[in-house]
Order: sequence, then structure tokens, then C-alpha cells
Amino acid sequence: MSARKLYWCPKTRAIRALWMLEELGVPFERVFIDIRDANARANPAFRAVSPMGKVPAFEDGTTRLWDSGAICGYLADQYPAAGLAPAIGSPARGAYLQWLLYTNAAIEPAMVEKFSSAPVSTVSRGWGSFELMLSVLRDGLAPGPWILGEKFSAADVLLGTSCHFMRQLKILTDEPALSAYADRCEARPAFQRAAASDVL
Ligand SMILES: N[C@@H](CCC(=O)N[C@@H](CS)C(=O)NCC(=O)O)C(=O)O
Repeated sequence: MSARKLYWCPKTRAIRALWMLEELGVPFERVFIDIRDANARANPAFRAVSPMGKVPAFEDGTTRLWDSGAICGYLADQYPAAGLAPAIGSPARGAYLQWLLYTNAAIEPAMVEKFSSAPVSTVSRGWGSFELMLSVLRDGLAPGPWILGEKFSAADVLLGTSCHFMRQLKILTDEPALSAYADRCEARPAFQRAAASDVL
């Protein structure tokens, strides 16, 4: 039994945590939670780690996290030797944090907007608009190959899964640069191991 437990359900945002753990090669126990089953979501051990009853959630000894961005950021910092986060105090740290948070702060709300017919008010919406979110991401990735340049980081785990999901949802059309980025992310052996094991 590992001190590290990942509460997971296939084909969900939990693949971000899976991919990250594959990048690090850290052992962990995987606990399946069927998010479509109210009884499974009510499991007290799960709810103690994930108050919103959502996956992924991650337990590491007494540390408990229940957001994919927080989990990836935490793991990158816990295992600095893997080099998946610029060190605190390094000039790249700011850009890293910016992009690490971009998925949950802007990409996901913008994806919801894309699927809804609500009128857009770019002033009051933290994510601007779907088009604005995409253009900022496109510009950020222009130097490439990764969001911080030559160095792959935990921010790419977040952004890469977002591009992967947007492609699956067919809302990443006519975006050759973002598509090529998604290809690069999906070609990483750790992503492939995570995707291959993202099944029951
Ligand atoms: N911001 C959270 C969102 C997690 C989330 O909404 N997960 C979905 C699956 S992709 C879930 O568990 N839904 C179950 C429910 O809300 O009942 C994260 O990024 O981890």
C-alpha cells in the first residue's frame, strides 16, 4: 500500500494527474471512483480527500489535494530533480505559474462558453472569450516547442491535456500550431503510458 493515492476515473481530468505521475515515475495506488455513481462519490474516504466529490484527488501522507492543477503543481515541486517546474527564484518561474493556472482559470471556462449559447461579456468573464483564450495560448506557444520554450514542465501537462480534450471535442479546428503541440504532448512516452492505463 502506497502513501500516495490517486482517486481516478477513466476519461476525465484525472488523466492529468496520471500523466504527471508517469512523467515522474513515482509509485502510487490508484483508487477508482465511478463519478456517475452517487454512492461511489459519497464514499467517506474519497470525500475526505475530495470535498466536492470530483476527480482527480490526491493523497500523499497527510497532504490532500483535489484539483488537477494543484496536484500537478504540487508534484512538480515535490520532485524537483525531475525538472518539471522552474525553481523558485528563477526567472522562468513567473511564466510557469501563469501557464500552469491558465487551463483551469481560462481554457476550461472558455470551453464551456464555446458549448453554450450565452452572450459573451469579455469584461466580466475572467477567461475573456474562447477566441481570446485560444489566441493568447497560440501566442504563448509560438516560440515552442513547450510553453516555457525548450524545457517541458508541469504547465505542459495541464495545457497539453486541454488541447487534447479540445481536439477530442472538435473545437480545436484550423489550429495547426495548437494541433502540433497536442501531437507533441501525446507523443511523450509518459502521456502514452497514462492514456493506455486510463481505462478500467
Ligand atoms: N477543477 C477540477 C475539476 C474536476 C472535475 O470537475 N472533475 C470531473 C470529471 S472530469 C468530476 O469529477 N465530476 C464529477 C462530479 O462533479 O460529480 C480539476 O481540474 O481537477
